[in-house]
Amino acid sequence: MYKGGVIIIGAGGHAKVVIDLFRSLGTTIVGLTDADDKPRDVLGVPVLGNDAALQGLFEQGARNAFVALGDNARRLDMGLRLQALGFNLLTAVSPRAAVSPSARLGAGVAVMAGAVINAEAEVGDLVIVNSGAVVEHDVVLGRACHIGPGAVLAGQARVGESTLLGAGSSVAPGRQVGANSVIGAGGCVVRDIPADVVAVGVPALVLRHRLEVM
Ligand code: JB2
Repeated sequence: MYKGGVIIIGAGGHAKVVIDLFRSLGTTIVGLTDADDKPRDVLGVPVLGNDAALQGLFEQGARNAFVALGDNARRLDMGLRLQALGFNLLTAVSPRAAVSPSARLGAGVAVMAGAVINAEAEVGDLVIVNSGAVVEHDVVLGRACHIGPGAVLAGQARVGESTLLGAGSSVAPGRQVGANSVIGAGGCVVRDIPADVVAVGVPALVLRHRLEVM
């Protein structure tokens, strides 16, 4: 079971979607780890403990893991930690997604149902391309960014590491969004957006720096 199966990190909302995704691919799910290690099932999958259990699972032969934490910084940290422990980060592409053969996907990526990734797009490690999102040709997505449900990136757009594009947002052709930024749901990026900001609206304008206290 451990040999080909996957351990999923996280037992919240994102993990539920990831469980469905692995089931649609026929991948055995060994179990989940969660910061809350109370014994329970999520969609019939057992919580095996917290992340302290990972070393022991590796020693028992588990090799494949997937980080199902929606928080981008946490997902990146955990992905690096798993790789340091020796785990292989699986990439999971829904059978109902359309991914160009020339697109390049990193490790630990989730591509959900209805998503489209077109020619020569580059998708970094630990990225989420969520349900129905469109990543057009030659787009570059940095590590651990999250392209929210229904978001659209036109050709040659670029998104920096750990940035969140909210549900239904869009980025015009060739525009750039810096690292660690957030584009609010429905926001439309027609001018470049810097790193470390929250930008909202149509056109998307910077609302605040992410480190500012609200
Ligand atoms: O370091 C951790 C850790 N930090 C939080 N390790 C492990 N193994 N688990 C951790 N968690 C757990 O992640 C929390 O205890 C909680 O069970 C789970 C987060 O659940 P939540 O439902 O709050 O968020 P999510 O990350 O599963 O989903 C978010 O991101 C998705 C992409 C939500 O915003 C969803 O709506 C969104 N679709």
